[in-house]
Amino acid sequence: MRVGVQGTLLTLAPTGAESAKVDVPALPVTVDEVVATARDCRALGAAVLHLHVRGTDTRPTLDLPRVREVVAAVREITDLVVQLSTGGAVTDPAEARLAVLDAEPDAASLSLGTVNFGRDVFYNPWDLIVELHTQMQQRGIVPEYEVFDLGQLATLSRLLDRHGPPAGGHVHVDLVMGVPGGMPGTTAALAACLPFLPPGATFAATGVGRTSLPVMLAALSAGGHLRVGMEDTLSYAPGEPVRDNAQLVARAAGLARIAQRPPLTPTEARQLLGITRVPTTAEVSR
Ligand code: KMH
Ligand code: ZN
Repeated sequence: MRVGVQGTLLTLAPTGAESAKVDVPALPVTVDEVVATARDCRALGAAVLHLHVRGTDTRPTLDLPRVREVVAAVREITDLVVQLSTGGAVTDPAEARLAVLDAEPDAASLSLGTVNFGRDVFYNPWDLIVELHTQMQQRGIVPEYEVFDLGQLATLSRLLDRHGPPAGGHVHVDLVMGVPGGMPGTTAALAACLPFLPPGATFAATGVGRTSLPVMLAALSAGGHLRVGMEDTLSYAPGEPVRDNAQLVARAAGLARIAQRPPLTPTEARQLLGITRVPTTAEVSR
């Protein structure tokens, strides 16, 4: 764990690109819904917002004016770290995924390898990984390295060896577990990843679907951080649909407190992740 930061970094992934609003009415997709979710979850302990944007038709979009609109609206009402997804949807082309960086987020996700994604394929070839990494370095955008399988941690080491440390200098990894095609969401799989983290790196873990709770408990027990939200989990318990994102953040924050590592504030999260962009007055006063 990074010296001086003792709490749990709680990242909220409220929307994702996989679920349809018509199937999941509680999914935040409008600007107002995303802002209200961000505000409520910030109050409950979220410090980072992992953001996939939806268009006015509720479908996933990387349309830059729309992405900018949502980022500005979130910054207007909260001081959350805004981490844009560069993963997008499995159908998004590389150029559009790179162009998301033009919206000037504090941070962005960077997936470290191609992985089967259910019946789809999530493409992350080496050249795209390098391009995202170097563009984020040049723009001062702090990456969160998304790891879907253990071998992708070897890719991370190769990336850092060949292209240098990320913007901000600190390496933070999110182990995305339980994707059908990636590593399973188990304590054993999480423990197997830990020796392969770069020296000094921090990690969070995300358990997709029914692996959410076991992955959260395993991550906390190993000194890791947490990502939760309706991007990854739509059932709160067997047979019980998630009511909203706040329900998932409240549970994660409660477990973090039980682990005696309470949720970090966005300011503490910025310190942990090496984010130097200064929030606007509007963001700070919320
Ligand atoms: N929507 C997935 C295909 C990311 O945000 O960087 C990829 C994803 C990862 O969600
Ligand atoms: Zn995502």
